[in-house]
Amino acid sequence: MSKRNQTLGEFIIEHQSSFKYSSGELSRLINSIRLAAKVVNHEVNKAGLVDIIGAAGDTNIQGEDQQKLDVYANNKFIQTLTNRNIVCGIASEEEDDFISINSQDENHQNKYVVLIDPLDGSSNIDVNVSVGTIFSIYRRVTPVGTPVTLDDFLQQGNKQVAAGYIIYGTSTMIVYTTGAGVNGFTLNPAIGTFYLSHPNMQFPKDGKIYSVNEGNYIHFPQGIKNYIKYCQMEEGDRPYTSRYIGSLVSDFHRNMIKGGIYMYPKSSVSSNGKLRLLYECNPMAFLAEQANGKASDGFNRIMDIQPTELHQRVPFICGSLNMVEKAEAFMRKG
Ligand code: P6P
Repeated sequence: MSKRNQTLGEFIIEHQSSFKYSSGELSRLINSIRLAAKVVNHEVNKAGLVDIIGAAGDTNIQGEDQQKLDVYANNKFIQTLTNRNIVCGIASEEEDDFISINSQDENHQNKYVVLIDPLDGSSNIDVNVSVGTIFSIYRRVTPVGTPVTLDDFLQQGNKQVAAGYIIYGTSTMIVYTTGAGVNGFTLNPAIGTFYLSHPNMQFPKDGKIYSVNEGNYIHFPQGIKNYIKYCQMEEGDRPYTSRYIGSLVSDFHRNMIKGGIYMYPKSSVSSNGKLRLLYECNPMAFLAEQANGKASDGFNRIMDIQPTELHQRVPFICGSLNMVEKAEAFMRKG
């Protein structure tokens, strides 16, 4: 039974044996993410004070302005994961192609690959709104000791061994799963330790919050328009509350605690929506399902989608089970 105020390190050790591949490598991998999270958190928290915000002048494969903090977070996570000699490959929203990590030890047995959105919601940095890091972990499918290939990254979300996010908010938290439920750890910045603050996080089956960018309403499919109108009708426990921060991690985190649904549907301007399957939708879907919620593209389970490209986008509907199923019913009716 998890004990409140247990540290993340103690929790990992206590639960390591319950992980079916308990070789200790995954524990070391989660620990390296913890280290990188503390370093990035330090910079995010002082971003307003030093010349590290604002566009870095470059743009990433998404064609989005790369914020300096994006670049910093990307470099920190890649550096930490590489130095700890645990993973054999990394894919990042900020990197056009995947990175093959050829360990100095040519006999290395490193078997994990990590996919990461190093700083999701980064357009909020300059306006001091919470941002987050999202990570997804798989076992490689190609032989250990050889350079990774694209196949190691284009795996269905149902093959994930771990996934989680760091939210740099009013407090900094790590929320993650290894397939045995979802647990949240809050950083005590005074001593740099994460403590178990949210054991066994669960999406309420129902909720009264819907999160969508209603500015895109006219571009949405009719089914989504009808569901949004359903949320706004005076009937039963409705109208629901509209809450949209523009930061997936923040909206997801609030909805998991309070109950709610997050939607980034396809539209007439973005035929596959905006969110990326591999390092945004799959990890959040793993967390959602482990927390008794649901995640789909409106018709199909997110974690069953077979990826075809590293940065592919999919429509994303995620949150409280009954709310997602209601939205899917509107999508099917069209
Ligand atoms: P829009 C941030 O860029 C992000 O990927 C998610 O964190 C967020 O929910 C969404 O995009 C916001 O997109 O188009 O509503 O500004």
